[in-house]
Amino acid sequence: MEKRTWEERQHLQRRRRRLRAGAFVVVGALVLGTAGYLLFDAFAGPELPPMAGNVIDIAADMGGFSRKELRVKAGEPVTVRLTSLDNSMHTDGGGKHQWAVDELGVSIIAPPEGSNYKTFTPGKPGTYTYYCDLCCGGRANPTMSGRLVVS
Ligand SMILES: [Cu+2]
Repeated sequence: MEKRTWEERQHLQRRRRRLRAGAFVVVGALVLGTAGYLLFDAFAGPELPPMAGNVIDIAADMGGFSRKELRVKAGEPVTVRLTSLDNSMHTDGGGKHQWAVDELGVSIIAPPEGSNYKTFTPGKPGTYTYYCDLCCGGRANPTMSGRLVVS
């Protein structure tokens, strides 16, 4: 077998280095992709079936509502779908959460790790408070409330 020239050796070395860098990028992308997918899956919560009409999705857990403000139009029917992200092992409220607006006479209670919805038509423009009265201090807890703006 004939000896490789210096140039040939350099060329081979460079190719090996490039291959190693390429493999590193591929493995890195796979790891990041998997981690990202798992993270997304963990935070996205339960999958909800699509619904017809003007649907607003909102989730609640012990940390509060996923949205602190909702905007709707007066005189137009709207469906609010509440999802509880907590399981039934929660001693406080048993994993249930509520979305209620006194002035509109609406109260939705979502079961542990489940959803419930109600369709209503807000009549008068204004800013209303929605709240959950089932967990951690109930209505008095500022994290378990938000603003419904009817315009
Ligand atoms: Cu609650």
